[in-house]
Amino acid sequence: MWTENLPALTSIGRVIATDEDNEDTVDFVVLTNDVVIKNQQCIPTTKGVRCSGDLRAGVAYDFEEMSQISFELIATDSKGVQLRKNITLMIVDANDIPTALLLNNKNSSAVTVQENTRDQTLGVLSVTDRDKGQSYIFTIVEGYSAFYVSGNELRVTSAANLDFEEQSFYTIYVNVTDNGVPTQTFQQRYEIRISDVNEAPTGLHLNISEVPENTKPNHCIGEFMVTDPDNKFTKQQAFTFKLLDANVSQFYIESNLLKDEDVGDKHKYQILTNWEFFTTVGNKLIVKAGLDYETKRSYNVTVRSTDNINEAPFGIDLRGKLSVKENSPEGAVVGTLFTHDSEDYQTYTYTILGVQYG
Ligand SMILES: [Ca+2]
Ligand SMILES: [Ca+2]
Ligand SMILES: [Ca+2]
Ligand SMILES: [Ca+2]
Repeated sequence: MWTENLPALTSIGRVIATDEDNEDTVDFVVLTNDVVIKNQQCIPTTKGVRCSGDLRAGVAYDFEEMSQISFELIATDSKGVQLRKNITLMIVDANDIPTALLLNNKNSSAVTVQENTRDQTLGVLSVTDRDKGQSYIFTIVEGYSAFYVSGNELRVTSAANLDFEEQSFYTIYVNVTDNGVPTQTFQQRYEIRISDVNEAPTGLHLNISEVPENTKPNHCIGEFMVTDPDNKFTKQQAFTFKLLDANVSQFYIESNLLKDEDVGDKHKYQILTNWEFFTTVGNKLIVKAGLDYETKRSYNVTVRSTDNINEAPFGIDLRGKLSVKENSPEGAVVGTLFTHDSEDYQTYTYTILGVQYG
């Protein structure tokens, strides 16, 4: 009986032959490479000679390959007389160390996973082992909290924060231990590579919130600043900007700069009314109450225009027919107010200061 896996030239035992002829010699030969005979020697005895040699393993035996080996031992004396003997050596099974740890049936140490992955299986672990029918336990022996083994699956935890910009690869070591006697363990190193994903920008702000009046055309109002996970450490992405609000045609964007096409006025709309017959709606002069021709045939209406910047307008026109039928309903338009101003693109609020009956 001989145990598998012991290295070549390990001593198995001794072969011995005796010959009654004094001073004879015996030479041992085996016609196989499975065993070898070393250190042959003959010593005289009281009756002839006693010859022996070390029988050694020719190779490391593999029980799973061959559970026994047979060979013929030939002992030949100096006169060519031979003694032949068939010998069978039983090989005993031993627990072999697993030879490989596979991920998804591949013998590869590199795994790639997208950043931001959570709660996902990276691959199924399996083992190659000379022994058949064994079961295995997998453990991560050195690693990161982002990865764990569940049964035979290598997984990303649900709390993982795989961030390509932060850390683009991890090295972990996975052990597999069989259930043989004694148990045997194999270790595999894995490099987990994190692949980049284009992540949405997470913030956009303008580095200024107010614009002074009377800015020149093409004045640069401010610069847009974007926060994007892909640019966490190095600026690898650029951005384009678009104004979505159609009511801000006086602004435009160039590169990441917000610019003012016209003067930079704030446009504020406010309606003030203070008289019983007329009011203003925007830049319209509106009838407020019933007008009676017999009672009163014309009205002088004084209007004050106020813009929202420092330079005062210098004139107001009321444009239109400038007459209105009596008994006009509330809301009838008398005319449109027009303000003369040194600045274009202004809006005005109008206030009725008084009515003089004609
Ligand atoms: Ca074995
Ligand atoms: Ca084994
Ligand atoms: Ca990214
Ligand atoms: Ca991005």
